[in-house]
Amino acid sequence: MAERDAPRVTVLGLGRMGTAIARAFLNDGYRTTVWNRTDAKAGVLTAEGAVHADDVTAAVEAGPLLIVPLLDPGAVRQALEPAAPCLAGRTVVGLANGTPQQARDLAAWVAGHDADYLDGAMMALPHTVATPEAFFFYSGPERAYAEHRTALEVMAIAHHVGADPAAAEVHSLAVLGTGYAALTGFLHAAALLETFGTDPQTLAPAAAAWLRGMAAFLPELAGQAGSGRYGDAASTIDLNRPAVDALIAVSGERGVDPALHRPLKELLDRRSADGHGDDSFAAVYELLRVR
Ligand code: FVH
Repeated sequence: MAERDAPRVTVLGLGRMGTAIARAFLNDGYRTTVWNRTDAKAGVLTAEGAVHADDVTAAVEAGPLLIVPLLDPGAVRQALEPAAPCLAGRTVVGLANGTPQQARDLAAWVAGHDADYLDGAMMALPHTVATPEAFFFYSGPERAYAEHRTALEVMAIAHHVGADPAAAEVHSLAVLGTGYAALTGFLHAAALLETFGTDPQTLAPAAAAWLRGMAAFLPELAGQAGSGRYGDAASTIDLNRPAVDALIAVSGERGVDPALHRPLKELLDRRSADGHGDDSFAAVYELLRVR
């Protein structure tokens, strides 16, 4: 493709994620304009073909799509402020981790300058950008997402999760929460096994195999939680109660803090006491959801 016909993108922010993202666009043939608060970070990318903008206004004016992987939403706003009069008609894709409310505030500020705002949450690490491992959640106007989807897919698999700008951050927190619970469970298990003289390294393959099975079970769990039907289950509330009780008891005996598993014990006990012991494990959802 002749350079003048290449699609244009601007990447504002060349930290770890921004550098990987700008490189992904360059590798995909985009005319990529880059800007960073600290100029020196642009050097490596200009050597690879990026256009370095001297200031943020020039960077914004360089194209219709502004990808902004900065530290936090405050930094995004601070960086864009000097170029605010030039935002009209463009799409800003904010890729800083933040709260749902920060995403809404930023969206309102961008909309106030006649531009579209897509909030993005990056489920990726710098080295997984532009690989099949990476996926980003987006929220904001469907029209802006559809218009720029091809470019967004250069960075990672893209999922639009709603018009409310907060939705991407909420989805990101939900996925992170799922992972945190599993990883903390693993660390507790490793501490317990260590008291039996087992190196945590030896636990990892078995735990990984178990988690793969659990991951495959998630759609079924989701189906039960979504429908509220918890009958005919192979893994019931009452089947799992003794296992969680044993986990807590043995942890206590070995001096390993069992606090992590106590909330689950409480949920299982409540379900059982309410007459739901034969329901599927997923019935715990009924105690967690907002009615
Ligand atoms: N790195 C990771 O593994 C994770 C992966 C998942 C997503 N997170 C989030 O991604 C955002 C960016 O993270 P990052 O790792 O790229 O961050 P840094 O390498 O520290 O780069 C930060 C960039 O932000 C610039 N910056 C900071 N404050 C300001 C400001 N007030 N005005 C303008 N720019 C600002 C900073 O510029 P400089 O220090 O080089 O001048 C960098 O370009 C983040 O939300 C993660 O939570 C990363």
